Amino acid sequence: MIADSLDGAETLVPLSEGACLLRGFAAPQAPLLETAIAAVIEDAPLRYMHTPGGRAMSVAMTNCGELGWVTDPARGYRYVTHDPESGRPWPALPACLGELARAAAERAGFRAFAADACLINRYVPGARMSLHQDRDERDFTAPIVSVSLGLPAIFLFGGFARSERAVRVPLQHGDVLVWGGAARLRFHGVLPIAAAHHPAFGAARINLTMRKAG
Ligand code: MD3
Ligand code: FE
Repeated sequence: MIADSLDGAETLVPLSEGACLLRGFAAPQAPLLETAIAAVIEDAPLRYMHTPGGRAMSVAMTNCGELGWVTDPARGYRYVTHDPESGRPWPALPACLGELARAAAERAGFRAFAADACLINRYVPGARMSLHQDRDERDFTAPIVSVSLGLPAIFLFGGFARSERAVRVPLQHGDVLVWGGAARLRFHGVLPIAAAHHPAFGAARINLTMRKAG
């Protein structure tokens, strides 16, 4: 605990059993991440997917890694090895992303985390994500590591039922969240992003969620 408070560049904030916020953990690597993400988006462009109910999501998404998360009205939420838009495999997970996820998971107490999927979410002002659980992965014993870049957001940290009141957690550029163990199936979401400008990312928030999906 003393070591955490003396860390300086990065602070570990416990949120609940199995969940913590690593403030600023990714900030030093942000330029490297930005370059890697730009290359992925070039190969597999961001797109607005549709929920099983047919609504277009307000967050634009793409993926890298062996598996990518998709949704459409015909087949619903699932992980697939190929980008349905191009028919090609998703771009490989850039090494800087895999290494960051592994280091963040280790910092949070999860050893040897090897992500095989990275969902890239792009929020423009007004975009939001309503309360949901992430339950399309095969193995809930692996944590999820999420990296926030660009515009700030207010993250909703809920309970184990949608009806439970959610706590609001402000997220800044460079913050990393790690969710595992008892927290893995908690409801969570993101309030609508406020209009603003970020020096590197412009009017956008990028969130990376690295998962072990297969
Ligand atoms: C808690 N993304 O992509 S990241 C998602 O900021 C997603 O774009 C949000 O929820 C975003 O599914 C939140 C933080 C996060 C990610 C996964 C979790 C929190 C989680 C899985 C289980 C519990
Ligand atoms: Fe989620």
